[in-house]
Amino acid sequence: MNHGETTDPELGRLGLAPYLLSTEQRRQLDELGYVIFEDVIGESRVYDLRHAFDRVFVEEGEAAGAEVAQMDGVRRLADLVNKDEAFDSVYLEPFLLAAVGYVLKRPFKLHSVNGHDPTKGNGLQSLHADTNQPAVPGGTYDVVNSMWMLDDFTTSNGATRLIPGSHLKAGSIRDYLEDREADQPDQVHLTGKAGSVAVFNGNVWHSSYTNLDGSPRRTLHCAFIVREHAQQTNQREYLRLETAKRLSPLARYVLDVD
Ligand SMILES: O=C(O)CCC(=O)C(=O)O
Repeated sequence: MNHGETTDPELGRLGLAPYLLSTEQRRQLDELGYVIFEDVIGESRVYDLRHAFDRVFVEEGEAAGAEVAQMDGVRRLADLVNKDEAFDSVYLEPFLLAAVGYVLKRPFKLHSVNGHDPTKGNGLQSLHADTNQPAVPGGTYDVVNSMWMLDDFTTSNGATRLIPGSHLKAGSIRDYLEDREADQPDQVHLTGKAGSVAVFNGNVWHSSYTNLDGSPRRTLHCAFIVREHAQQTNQREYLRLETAKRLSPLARYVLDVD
């Protein structure tokens, strides 16, 4: 079976459905550092994910997001693998794992699943990469992130901004930008309908943006890292008994909990 993009036969052996990226999707990942899978998550699944997002946020109150990072004015969530069954299929999505495998070119595991929803007037972050590994032109990458749009992402509600092609620049963003909060002439916003998923190279410079109109902009960040590096959320440490009971062998492998 050709898992083409994943370069990890274990995923196919454990039952991951094959998914081949189109030539255009590969080109975008190579040259721009990101691709948007438009309208790929059905309405009822989006509804369930939104519902789970809001439930976790309300139940956790001030502690929401604390396992990874909290941010003023942003409804942040973390460790979603253990917070609701609705999130189980997110990190096992075949098109996502295919895109991740295509970029990383070696075995990988889940880094973390977090939530992020900037409220009105909030959300602006400094442009950053999601890895500490400086980019080496022609070299390999270690992280891929994805942005699950649970609401429409628009330029007025703080859709993620990103600098296309920045994963190809040698070194670190700090070598290039003095003011990382400032708008950049070449930045684009990852806009899309609810149910779309953007996948981007962890070396691409990006950030959350100001939510000007205050409409909900809930997203899940589902990130992956090469197997030899440490996860953002150590899944073995955080794994709850009720999560463990429902995990398939494929899920256990992707989480790296054995
Ligand atoms: O949700 C977003 O728009 C991006 C957030 C982000 O990059 C982060 O929290 O590090």
